[in-house]
Amino acid sequence: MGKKIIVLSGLLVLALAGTSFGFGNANGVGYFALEVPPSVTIAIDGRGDDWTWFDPNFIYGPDAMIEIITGQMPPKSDIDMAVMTAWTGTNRDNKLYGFVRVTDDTLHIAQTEMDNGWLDDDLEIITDADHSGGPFRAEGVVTGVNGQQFTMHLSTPGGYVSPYGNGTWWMRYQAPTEIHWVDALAQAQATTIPAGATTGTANVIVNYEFAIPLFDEVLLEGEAASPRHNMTAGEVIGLTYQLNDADIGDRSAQLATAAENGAAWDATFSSEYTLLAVGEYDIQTAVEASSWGKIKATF
Ligand SMILES: [Ca+2]
Ligand SMILES: [Ca+2]
Ligand SMILES: [Ca+2]
Repeated sequence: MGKKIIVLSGLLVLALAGTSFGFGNANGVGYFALEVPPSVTIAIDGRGDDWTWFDPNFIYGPDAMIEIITGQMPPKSDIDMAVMTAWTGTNRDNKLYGFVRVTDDTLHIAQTEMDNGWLDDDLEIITDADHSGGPFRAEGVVTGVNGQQFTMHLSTPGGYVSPYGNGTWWMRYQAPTEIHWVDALAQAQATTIPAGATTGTANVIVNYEFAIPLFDEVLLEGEAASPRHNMTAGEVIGLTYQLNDADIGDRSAQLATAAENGAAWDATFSSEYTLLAVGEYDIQTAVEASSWGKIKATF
């Protein structure tokens, strides 16, 4: 009898693994990134005033995500977020842009090691530009070649300070030293409202803003040896956001666009973003943008 149960449970595991293979979107359908309009230049300063054009239909938050540690999405009074993703093609600077606005009841940024940032309030931006799926590693490399887990974390003087992206940007986890050349190409800035918020500050807004070039593979040999990814209208890239919330002590929740845990080391678990061109979404007028800004300011 025991043997039969073991066989059956083995089949069940195989069946479950079968359903999870082939990319997973927490919202069930995938996500969209919007081409930056020709009239817009985004400054990576942690301010959202250059994102007012962004069509709110493509802003994602907890309702389009899952919680992957406990399986229980925290209430928005605990943690809330609004994710905007944009891109530019080879006619411009050929980069992925993001602005993530987080509202949090308690800020916690106590870690000093970049690889431990995930224990704090912290944002993961996980890329698989050519959407190949598969483990991030290559032969002899722990992580970062086939897929990359980039992270943003508030920089604290004398505490957490990365050498990259105004102290906020870092490829994780245990990435080889030779691969961090790609971090040096990132523009990143994180700001808080109120300014100067630190561990224990209540009811904070954290704005994370970044611009990065994407590579189909990030090779130890450096930028020249690594194939740059050309952002193209209509294509689907692997891109996953994971937000860590720590309030009192270490991380208590992780909100993800991926459908299950694993996207931080294997791109097969990645969520998918389709790149929409100008004309495929509604550019917000100044009036719409201003009313949208007022609505967003209330959450
Ligand atoms: Ca900005
Ligand atoms: Ca919280
Ligand atoms: Ca927090």
